[in-house]
Amino acid sequence: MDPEAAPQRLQTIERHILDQQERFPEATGRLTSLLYDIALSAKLIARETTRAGLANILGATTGINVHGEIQQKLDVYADEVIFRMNDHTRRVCVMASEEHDELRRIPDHHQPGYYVLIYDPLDGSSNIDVNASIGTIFAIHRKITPGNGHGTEADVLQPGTALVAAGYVVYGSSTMLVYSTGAGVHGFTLDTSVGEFLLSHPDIRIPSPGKYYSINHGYEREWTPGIRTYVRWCQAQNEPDMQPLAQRYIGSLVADFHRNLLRGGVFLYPGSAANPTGKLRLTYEVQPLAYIAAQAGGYASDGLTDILDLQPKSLHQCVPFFVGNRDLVEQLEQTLAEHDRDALARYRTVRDAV
Ligand code: P6P
Repeated sequence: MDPEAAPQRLQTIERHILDQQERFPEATGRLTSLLYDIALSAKLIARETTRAGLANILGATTGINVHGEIQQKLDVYADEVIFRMNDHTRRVCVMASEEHDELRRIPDHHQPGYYVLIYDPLDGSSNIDVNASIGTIFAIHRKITPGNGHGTEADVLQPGTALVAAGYVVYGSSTMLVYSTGAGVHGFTLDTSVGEFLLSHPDIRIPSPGKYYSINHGYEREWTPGIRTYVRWCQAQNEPDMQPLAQRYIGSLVADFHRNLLRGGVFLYPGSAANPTGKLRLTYEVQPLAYIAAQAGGYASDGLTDILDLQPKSLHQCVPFFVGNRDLVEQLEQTLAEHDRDALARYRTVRDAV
């Protein structure tokens, strides 16, 4: 390797975040430091995920989370790491986690800060024991309520258009952190030999045409006519001149999203007659990934509306989630409008109920 070239190629996430900060004259460094803290949390979580099978950290706890899901030991560990890394830094005024019903208050002996951190500490954790990829998802808002005190629910329940930054970590064959502060999407791969996230995927743009469609076919009998019609279109069942999309579904949101971001495609988690709002949570799963998708030239919808325009009503609110190449998601919206008029009306009523 040309020794002159080497230094330019090894850009750490710290360096990159600092460069990003310099693009925003009003940046004070607080967001930069908050992103550092998230990257450090990811390193600690990555260490445990790679040795989970050895460190007796596999398997379930006796705990049940707010969604009635059995908490995995690694869920609890990841949740605590993120909270403890950010509860004393004076950068965060309130946190919210998938693992907790209520907001996570900054301890009274620490000074609250300016940002709101919302996170899913370890999404897809049911895949831990089978060694499938899992992930952390995070979203960062500014505090919008007056004063320098603790953040409130109003600070957490903001639309995606207000996001300051968002990203995810995928713990797979390698550990990658992907983030955006509104100036494109950038991916970093953890070099465990030096313990640094190094820039590996600068300026990610979702490739077109998309290659994959991702949906759980196990629920096919619950699909609406519109979803059924769209999936058949993805398979080019009645389009002899169209290249079918390949079906890929890991059942781990971050892993499925990450593959489609890098290769192009569409991910679908629809609602059903029994559960019109689906299963994925708006504030800490759907909104941050929709932000990343948009920053990479893609688009995310709940079937009716741009996800980023949705005003969250509650912390654990679920919405149907369709995300990927803009043309593929807009095709889905048109198909649903044509075939699922009543189902969409029912969903809109539930979604928009105060
Ligand atoms: P299903 C994991 O439990 C998760 O929340 C997401 O990571 C994933 O996309 C989804 O559920 C998979 O759900 O119903 O297809 O098993």
